[in-house]
Order: sequence, then C-alpha cells, then structure tokens
Amino acid sequence: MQKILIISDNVFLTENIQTLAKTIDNTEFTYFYSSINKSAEALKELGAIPANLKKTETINAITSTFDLVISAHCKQIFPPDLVNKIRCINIHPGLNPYNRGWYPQVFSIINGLPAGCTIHEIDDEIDHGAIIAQTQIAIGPTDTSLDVYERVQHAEIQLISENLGKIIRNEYTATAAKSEGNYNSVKDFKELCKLDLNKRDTLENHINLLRALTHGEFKNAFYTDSDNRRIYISINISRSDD
Ligand code: 0FX
Repeated sequence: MQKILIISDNVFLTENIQTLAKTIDNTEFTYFYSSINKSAEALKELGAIPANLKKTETINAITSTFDLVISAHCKQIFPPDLVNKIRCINIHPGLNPYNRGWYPQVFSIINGLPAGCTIHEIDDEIDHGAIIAQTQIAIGPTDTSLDVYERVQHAEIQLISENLGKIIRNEYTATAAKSEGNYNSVKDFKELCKLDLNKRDTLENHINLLRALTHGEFKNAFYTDSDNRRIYISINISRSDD
C-alpha cells in the first residue's frame, strides 16, 4: 500500500483529486492544507487537516509516514528538509518556466508569455524542478484573469488525471526546463495593483493591465483619491457575437 500526501489550499483541486483517487488501487491518500490558510472551512469539510510546513515535527511526521507528497496549490513553500528527504511533486497553475511564482496568468496577460499548467518535481527553487507534464492555454484578447484561471484549473485536473497513476508508480520521465524563465513575487503583483493615474502608455496596454487585474470579486487594481481612500477598478470586456 502506497501512502500519498496531498497538500492543497484549493477546494476545486482537492475535490477533483479525491474523485480521481477513488480510481487508483493500493494507494492511501491523506489530505493536508496549510495552517496559514484563513478560509479553510470547505477543505476541512473535505477531510483535510491543517499542517505547518515551517515546523520540524511536521516535516519529520510527513517524511516518516508517506511515500510521496503532492502539492496542489499550497500556500506554504516546501522547505529543503522536506524536498530533500521525500519525492515531492507540484501542480502549478503556470507554464514553467514562464511567469513562475504568483498568479502566472495575470502576468501572462500583461507580458504575453505563455500560460498554462505544469506538473513538476519540486527542487529548492520555486516552480523550477524537472517538468513531468504541461498544457498550454491560449489567452484571448477579451480574457480576464478569472477567464484564464478557470481554463487553467480545468486543464490542471485533466493533466492530473492523465499523470497521477504514472507519478504514483514512478513511471515517468521528467525534463529540466529549457531556461530559467522568469519569476514574479506577491510584491510584484501588489505593485501592479497600484495604478499610477499619470502613467503614459498605449490604451491597449492599459486595457491589458485592467483585464489582468480583473478576477471576479477580488479588489485588485486601485488608485487613491484626495482623501487617500482607495478607488478600486475592474473591467467589463466582451466580444460581439456576430
Ligand atoms: O489556489 P490558488 O490559485 O492559490 C494557491 C495559494 O493561495 C497561493 O498562495 C499559491 N501561490 C498558489 C500556487 O496556490 O487560489 P487563490 O484564490 O489564492 O488565487 C487564485 C487566483 O485568484 C489568482 O491566480 C489570482 C486571483 N486573485 C487571488 C487573490 C488572493 C486575485 O486576483 N487577487 C487576490 O487578492
């Protein structure tokens, strides 16, 4: 019996992996979420339990219990202690090595680099290890961050369903990315959100920035008024049907 640990802060992925897990024989799945996750009710209902990857005792418990750890959008970075002791795989909502790090589709809408999803081995750098499988997702001219993200998530489930069995049986080849690509931090995302009303650029680039920062109800792009209050902006964009 193989023991697999899934660490995820994403309800959609956890639900879909649980469905998939039922089809895999001789394997026991356990579900964790990051203890820093402040809105984990739905994950708890799915049977996931909190874990703090910054604690040595958590790492020791994981490495002595499981054969494989899969990160499916985990809020905590896997520490070297974990990565070096047990096989760790990441499911990432970006097409490595492009726009590694935070919210890849946001940056792809702005910088035109390819978007998609990647399953890769975890090494000491973020979204960096050898690539097992990936799917590219096209970005259309009216797509917002949410539009792309929804397609990426569905592609992730498809990619997991095609590869989970092979990963568990250790029957895959992994290939290093062709380049280091580029990395964006949460700070980079927060900087994008601060709109400079005096900035000069093409209208196309301004529209691209706003659709990259439009993601459902999230309040991302803003500027401040004379009372220093934030004015939030998102964009409503669509293509004619004819
Ligand atoms: O599952 P996930 O894509 O993110 C999780 C972790 O929360 C995140 O810390 C980690 N880097 C990632 C690999 O896995 O869900 P999310 O709700 O945090 O973000 C989903 C999308 O929502 C994101 O791509 C952009 C958008 N978003 C999210 C937040 C929190 C925004 O536009 N603004 C926001 O403030």
